[in-house]
Amino acid sequence: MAVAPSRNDRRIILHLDYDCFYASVFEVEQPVLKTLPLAVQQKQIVVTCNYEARRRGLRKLQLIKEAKQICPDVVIVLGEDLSKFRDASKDIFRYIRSFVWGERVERLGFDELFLDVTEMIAYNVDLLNRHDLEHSFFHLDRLEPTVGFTYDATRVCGSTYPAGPDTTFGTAPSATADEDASELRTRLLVASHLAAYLRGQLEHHKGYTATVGISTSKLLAKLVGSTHKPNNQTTLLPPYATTDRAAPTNVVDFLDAHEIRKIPGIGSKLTQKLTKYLTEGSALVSDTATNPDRVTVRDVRLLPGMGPSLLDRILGGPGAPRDIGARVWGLLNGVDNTEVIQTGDLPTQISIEDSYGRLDTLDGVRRELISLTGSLLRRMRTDLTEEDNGSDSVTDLSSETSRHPGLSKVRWLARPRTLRLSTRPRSTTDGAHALHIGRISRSAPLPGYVFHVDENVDALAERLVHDQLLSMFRKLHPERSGWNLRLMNVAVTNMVEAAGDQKQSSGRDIGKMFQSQGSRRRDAFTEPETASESGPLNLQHGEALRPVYFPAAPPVVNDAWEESDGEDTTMACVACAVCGALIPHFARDAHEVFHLASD
Ligand code: DCP
Ligand code: MG
Repeated sequence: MAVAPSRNDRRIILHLDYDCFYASVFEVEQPVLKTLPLAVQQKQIVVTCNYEARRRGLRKLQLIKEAKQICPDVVIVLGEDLSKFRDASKDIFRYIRSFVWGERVERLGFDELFLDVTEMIAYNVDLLNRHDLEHSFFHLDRLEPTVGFTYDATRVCGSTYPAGPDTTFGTAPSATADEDASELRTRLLVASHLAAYLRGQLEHHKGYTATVGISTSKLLAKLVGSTHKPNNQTTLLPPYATTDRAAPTNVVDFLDAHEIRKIPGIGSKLTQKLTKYLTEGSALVSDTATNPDRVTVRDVRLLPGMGPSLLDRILGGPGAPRDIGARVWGLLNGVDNTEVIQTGDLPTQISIEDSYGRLDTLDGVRRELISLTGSLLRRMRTDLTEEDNGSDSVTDLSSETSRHPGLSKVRWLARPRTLRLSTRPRSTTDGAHALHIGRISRSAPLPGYVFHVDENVDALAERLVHDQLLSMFRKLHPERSGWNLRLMNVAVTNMVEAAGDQKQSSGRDIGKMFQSQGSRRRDAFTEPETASESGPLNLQHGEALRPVYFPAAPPVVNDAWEESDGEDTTMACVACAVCGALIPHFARDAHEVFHLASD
């Protein structure tokens, strides 16, 4: 079954993944740590470790206890406060973005970026002097012809897939029979030098090394990048498409060896369904040594009758997207048209949460709410305000601005309109059946006084808790006692940018910044303040920091219950642990009976 070529295969996309990100943040602060085995601890787990530690046998997501046994002199640093990672991540993102024309950079989690560099590459390919490729100059700025770097355009920089020396350059593109492949090869080659330059600049100016993938889509760039880690880069070489259906392309060759669960967009549910079909169904491939734990793209792709409609039958069903078959078939063939969505500077929401061993008294809740709210208000001031020295503008002390005592004016760049409180109660038992309760939440309008920056944060936090959050809490948990919380999260959402104000301030063009955050803007910095959960659940938290961008991916359950932005939501819901449906609180018991009956 043929696959329609990707309409976006003329794009050039880079994927950047910073090496051992959390550990590197500590190493940049204290370079002496670079030579020591270093592990970052969250609860009882090593969330990441540097390569010296990996060389000594440590690995990501290992228990601290185990890590200490394997490497007794491991240096362990605490990584539960995410603020330093968030700040480093923002800083690197802005630095890399400053190189990319049109700022086409998407931030995924804390430590991954997608760059759409199509335009820069097309411009530089046009300027290549085919008679002197060895002494090429990459222009980083169209208006400043001296800004850029020299490079040797006769060879790809860094590793390639397939591996091995590539000898097609140095001659005119027409030397290759397939003109399309030749043209794409040239663009990828030029992009490989840009990737190397960006990696070098990042290391030199910021102290971070990164691993880069170079291809024509987010899917392929991400996957090919991870073939050579760390501090490396890999270009997926053409041919990407072929007119001869029997001739394999490098894309298909490359993808075929991947386990399906490693393909972004094919989540664990789809993997399960595909594996079940392969191993149990009539399509059991008895003559191939298909390992049910390691079903590969090739295993699925070559099944008799395989194509979008068979995939629809295998993967479709209630809740599945209508075009699931076509999408997954596309992914299995390396087709991914998802765009690089420009990440904005302002968050669309800010949330602070913490997890608790035991939180079952109103007094405890009040204390914790005040502490969480204090952190939230501080984060709002850091992320949503800007100092306004007022030198170039009329002094404005209206609602958009205020003064720190004795300091310069402070202006809100955006104001959230909604306050949200979420809790996650511990599982309760009802007779013989444990009912697992997900997060429950409630929203209300955010009072205007939280924007008074001349007031003390802790006093404001206390006021907000007493005015609003405690009554929201009581609506979530009407009983005075009998509950026990695992987690509380306080968030501000429904951000409204101060877009009317176009004046320059602190050297930053706010009007331009807002323009660049058009409708395709993606929330940049919504990660919670602290790593929450304990034990193995911590992994879930880590996953949450690594949002999935592919459309075929199952929804991130974590926020599935979230209310629509805006007004006070009068109905608090819980997610049913059995079917995932959102059930209003009052209907919980009835819903559970429904499951018991259907069993
Ligand atoms: N992280 C986490 N929980 C997880 C996975 C990751 O908290 N389950 C954090 C720690 C990592 C950061 O996210 O430093 C980035 O995750 P990566 O998987 O990219 O891991 P590293 O960047 O640490 O290592 P690598 O060099 O393999 O990219
Ligand atoms: Mg990384």
